[in-house]
Amino acid sequence: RKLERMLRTAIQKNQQLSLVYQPKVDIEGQCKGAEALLRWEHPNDGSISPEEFIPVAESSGLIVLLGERVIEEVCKQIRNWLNQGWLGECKIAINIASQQLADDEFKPKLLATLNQYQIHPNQIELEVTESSLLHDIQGTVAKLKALQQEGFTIALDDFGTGYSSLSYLQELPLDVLKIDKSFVEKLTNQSASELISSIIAIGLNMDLQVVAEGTETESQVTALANMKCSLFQGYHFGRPMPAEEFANWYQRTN
Ligand code: G
Ligand code: G
Ligand code: NA
Ligand code: MN
Repeated sequence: RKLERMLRTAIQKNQQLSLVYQPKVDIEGQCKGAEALLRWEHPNDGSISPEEFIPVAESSGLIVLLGERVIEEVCKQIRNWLNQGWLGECKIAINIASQQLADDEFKPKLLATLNQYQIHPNQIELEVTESSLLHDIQGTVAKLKALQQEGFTIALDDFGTGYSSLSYLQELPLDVLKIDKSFVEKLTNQSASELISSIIAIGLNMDLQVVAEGTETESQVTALANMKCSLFQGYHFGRPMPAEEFANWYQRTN
């Protein structure tokens, strides 16, 4: 597979791949965190979307190495920003694929990298998707609990698009529920609005922070805020930005 070969090269040479940071803000527009998202700029093929290469990374197993690079880069960046004297309460969220979580070396390696950069787990949020919980629910629950006990914040990403039944949602050690942007997109639709409102209520009843992804307009924010959603991520507040641009955005808005 051509894409797999290209990705392997990019990872090995440690080039072409970079991270952008998208703010998560409260209703006042205050930054409460940011999600780190991979970008791939190929010299010949131009930018390749993560929606295209993450599945390839997963099916080829490259995701484990790629994931380690992402964690290392985020830690390096956090250390940098802490040294500059800001970031503070702002957590950086990292997407964790199921294969990473399933790896017994995941937690020790993660802690070793944090230790290397002198970063506390409370600075980091781990985003897992519902599909990553599908295979071995009990095992995943145990692993997430151990990570939460270390001080990491655990977020369930793309909520509503997977297969989660409400019965096991309750068993998961979660701190944050991220409502998938496909729901937010449909907010103008009456029945979709009622569904989103119910999803937010479920999250709040479970004492979770609820984040709405893909908020692009003021009217979406208003509607979501009326449903008691407290955190927002989307183009209306800020696009995913390279590290330096995110730092500038933060200084301007906070
Ligand atoms: O930023 P964008 O919308 O293009 O991202 C598309 C998808 O790629 C999202 O589902 C996102 O979770 C995933 N993704 C982006 N960066 C990473 C990463 O570092 N690790 C993993 N596992 N997924 C990522
Ligand atoms: O990991 P996850 O699938 O949640 O990644 C979120 C994806 O949504 C990223 O690819 C990011 O670039 C994208 N995104 C972030 N904000 C918006 C938005 O306001 N509108 C749309 N359409 N996509 C967004
Ligand atoms: Na995510
Ligand atoms: Mn999502």
